[in-house]
Amino acid sequence: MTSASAQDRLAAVHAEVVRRNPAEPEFHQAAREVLETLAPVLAARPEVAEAALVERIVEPERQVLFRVPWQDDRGRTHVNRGFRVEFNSALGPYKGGLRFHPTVNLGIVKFLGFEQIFKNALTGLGIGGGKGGSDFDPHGRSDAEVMRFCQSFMTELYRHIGDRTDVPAGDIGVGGREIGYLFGQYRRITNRWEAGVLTGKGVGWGGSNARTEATGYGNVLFTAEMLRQRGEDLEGQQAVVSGSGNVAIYTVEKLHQLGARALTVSDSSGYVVDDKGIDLELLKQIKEVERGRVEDYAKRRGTSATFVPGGSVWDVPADLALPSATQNELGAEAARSLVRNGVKAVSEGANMPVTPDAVRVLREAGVAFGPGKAANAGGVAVSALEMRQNSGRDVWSKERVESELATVMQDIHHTCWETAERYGAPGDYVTGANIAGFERVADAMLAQGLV
Ligand code: NDP
Ligand code: 2IT
Repeated sequence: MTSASAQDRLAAVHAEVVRRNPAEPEFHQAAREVLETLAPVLAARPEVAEAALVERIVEPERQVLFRVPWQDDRGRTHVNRGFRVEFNSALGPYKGGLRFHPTVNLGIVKFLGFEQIFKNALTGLGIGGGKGGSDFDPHGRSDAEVMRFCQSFMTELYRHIGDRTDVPAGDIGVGGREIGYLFGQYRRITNRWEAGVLTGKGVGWGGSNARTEATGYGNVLFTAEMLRQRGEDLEGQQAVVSGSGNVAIYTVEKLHQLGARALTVSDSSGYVVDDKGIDLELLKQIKEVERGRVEDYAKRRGTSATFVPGGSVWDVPADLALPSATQNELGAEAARSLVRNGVKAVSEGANMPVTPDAVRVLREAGVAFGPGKAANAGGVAVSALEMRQNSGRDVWSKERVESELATVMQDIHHTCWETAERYGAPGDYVTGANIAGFERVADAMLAQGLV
C-alpha cells in the first residue's frame, strides 16, 4: 500500500469512528491522534491492512452501561450512571482505572480506554486496555455516602470483572478509599479473596508498595530521560505542575527528590504559585488528609505562596511543564506562553491534557513532548506488578518496585525513541509511542485470528 492510500484508509476509519460514535468528541480526538501516525505501518505491512487491524482496534470488544442508585446521608435517592468499556484483551485482561467525576460519559470513558490499549502495550507487561467510571461527584460527600455509592456501583460491576477478565484501578476521584470500599463489596458478593481483581489496594491487604506514587514518579523519570537525550538533567530545573491529586502530588515529590523544584499546583478553582517550591508535607496534609483545596495551601503556607483564582498555571515561567489534572487543560495559547518563557520539556501526567494544536506549537518550537501513553504509564505498570504479586501471594519491597518502575520507564522511553527513528520521525515521541504500542497489540491480534 502506498503512503497516500494508507492515509486515505486511516481517514476513512476515522470518519467511521465519528459516524458510529456521535457526540463523543474526546474519543474522536484520541482516535485521530493515533490514526494520523499509523500510515507508515500500513504502508510497510500489508498484513495489517488485510486483517483490518485498525478497523478492529477502534471498536471496543464490549461496553457495559448500568444504573447506580444510592442514598445520601439525608435519605434522598440519587441515580448515577456506571460505565465499563472493555476495549482490547489481546495482550491480557482488560486493565485501566475508574473515574468518578460529573463530566464522565461514554465518550470520555472510550477515549480513556482507547489510550489505555497503547499505554498498556508500551509497558511490555501482559495487560489489555479498558476504562470505566461514573458521573458521580465525590466532592463534598461524606465517607458513608462514598461507601454506599461504591457498594452500589460494585453490585453491578462485579459480574463483569475478575483477576483474569478485567482489573479496574483508580483514576480521577477514585483513590485508596474508593478501592477499599469497592474491594470489600466484591469480596462480600463473590465470597472470594481474589486480590488481583482490583489494583491500588492498601499495602497491608494486597496492594503494592509504590503504586500510589507510581504515576507521578514515572512521569518525572520519563522527563529525566527526555532531558538526558538532550544532554541535560533535572538538577536545578523549575517545573509547573497542574492538578493537586494523586498524580500531581507524587510528581512534586519525585521532582524534589531529583533536585528540581515544583513551583505550582492547581485544582478546578485556580492555582497556587510558591516561590520557595511546593511544601510537600503541607500539600499532602491538605489534599490527602483533609481533602481540602489549593487555596487552603496558600493561606497556610505564608508569604511565598499566592493563590490565583481561575487563571492559567501555564503562564508561570518554568523549564518544565507537567500537566497532571485532566484532558485538554493545556491549549495552544498556553503552549505559546510556555514557549515564550523558554520551556524545554512538556510531559503528560494526565491523559490527553495537551490539545493537538498545543502539541503542534510545542513541536514547532523544538520542545521535548512526552505523550501520556508513554509518560504516565508508570501507574498502570505498577498495577501490573501488583497483579503479579497477588498471583504469587507475594509482597515486594518499595525499593524493588521502584527499581522495576525505573526500568519500565527507561524501556518505554527507549522504545518510543527507537521506533520514531525507525519510522522516519526522529525525536517524535508521539509517533514512537503510537506505533510501538499499536504494533505490539496488532501482532497479538494477528496471531490470535479474527476474534
Ligand atoms: P485525582 O482525583 O487524584 O486528582 C485530580 C486533580 O485534577 C484534582 O486536583 C482536580 O481538581 C483536578 N481536576 C480534575 N478534573 C478537573 C477539571 N475538569 N478541571 C480542572 N481541574 C480538574 O486524579 P489523579 O491525580 O489520579 O488523575 C489526574 C490525571 O492523571 C487524570 O487525567 C488521570 O486520567 C491521569 N492518570 C492517573 C493515573 C493514576 O494512577 N491515578 C495514571 C495515569 C494517568 P478538583 O478537585 O478541583 O476537581
Ligand atoms: O490512566 C491510567 O493509566 C490509570 N488511571 C491507571 C490504570 C491502572 O489500572 O492502574
